[in-house]
Amino acid sequence: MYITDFTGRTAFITGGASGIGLGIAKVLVERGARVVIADLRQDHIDTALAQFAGGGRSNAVSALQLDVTSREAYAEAAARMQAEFGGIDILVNNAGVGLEGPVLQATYADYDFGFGVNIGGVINGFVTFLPQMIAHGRGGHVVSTASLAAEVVMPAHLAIYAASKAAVCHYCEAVKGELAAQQIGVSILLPGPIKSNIHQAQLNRPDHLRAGSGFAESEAKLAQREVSDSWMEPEEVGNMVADGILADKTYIVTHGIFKDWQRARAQAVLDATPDVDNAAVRGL
Ligand code: NAI
Ligand code: GGE
Repeated sequence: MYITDFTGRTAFITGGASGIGLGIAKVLVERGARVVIADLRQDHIDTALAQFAGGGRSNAVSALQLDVTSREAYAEAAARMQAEFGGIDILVNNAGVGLEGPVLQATYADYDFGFGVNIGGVINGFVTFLPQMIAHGRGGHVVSTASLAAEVVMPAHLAIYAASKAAVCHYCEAVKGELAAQQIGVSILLPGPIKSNIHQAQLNRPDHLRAGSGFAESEAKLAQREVSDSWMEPEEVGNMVADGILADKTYIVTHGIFKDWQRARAQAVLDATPDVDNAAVRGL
């Protein structure tokens, strides 16, 4: 509970120009925060900023083009935030790619793309921004977008995606205590299906990881998949995230539709665990 009010706070949202990130940006702006949208795609940035234009708080929003996998660019962005706002208060590690394809055809280009953005980008966010968030002494919060895919056993064509999201989840769980001691809250966003451009993984691939990919065909097909009316609106997720920050919730879960699969996975691990209390090694 380090953030008790969004007024006067600065939030930096990666992947903030589309889908879930944009939904979070809109809600945080509505609730009084200053928001910096950081996104790979200039086309997304242009349409996102146009949606704020003319609104009462459009001055509270700005944007910068950033690839979260570039540590140099990330460090530059952080230096700008330090100079302009005296450092950020809220980091939302949301940029991610929904890559999928036949796992046995995956090449290192596919692993590097999926892990590079989905977990590498999150780690770059923590490493780049934590020093300024600790140094300014105002307390703060980090939200990272994983997925309910991290909580269930996923089909093989989403193996890279699921593994990268599980890494986000476990990293955040592990560091939460250390960061609490620095007045920095940690939340993991675990969404179910949300209306967004998640199926455009192909467009977000850098050229050097497009060459040699084994996923070209499946990602071209994926790009045709339509968003369903039944999927949640990004602004609804944004409201859950804002409430989750104020309550320092560890898990922000948008849907209950996979609960049986979540329970089955947790139960399978428990079932494989011996009941004996190995007293002799308990101290290890
Ligand atoms: P989206 O594609 O609409 O938004 C993601 C944004 O991230 C895009 O604007 C894209 O340009 C940007 N981005 C991609 N790679 C980037 C990079 N290297 N550096 C900076 N920005 C980059 O998709 P969505 O769904 O809003 O995705 C947001 C997060 O939510 C992702 O981490 C995704 O895995 C996760 N998620 C989405 C779900 C859904 O149903 N839409 C469900 C569960 C998780
Ligand atoms: C909505 O589209 C997608 C997608 O193409 C890939 C991954 C996801 C959404 C999400 O991260 C979630 C779906 O909410 O992933 C899943 C979680 C649990 C079961 C199945 C999932 O995706 C198929």
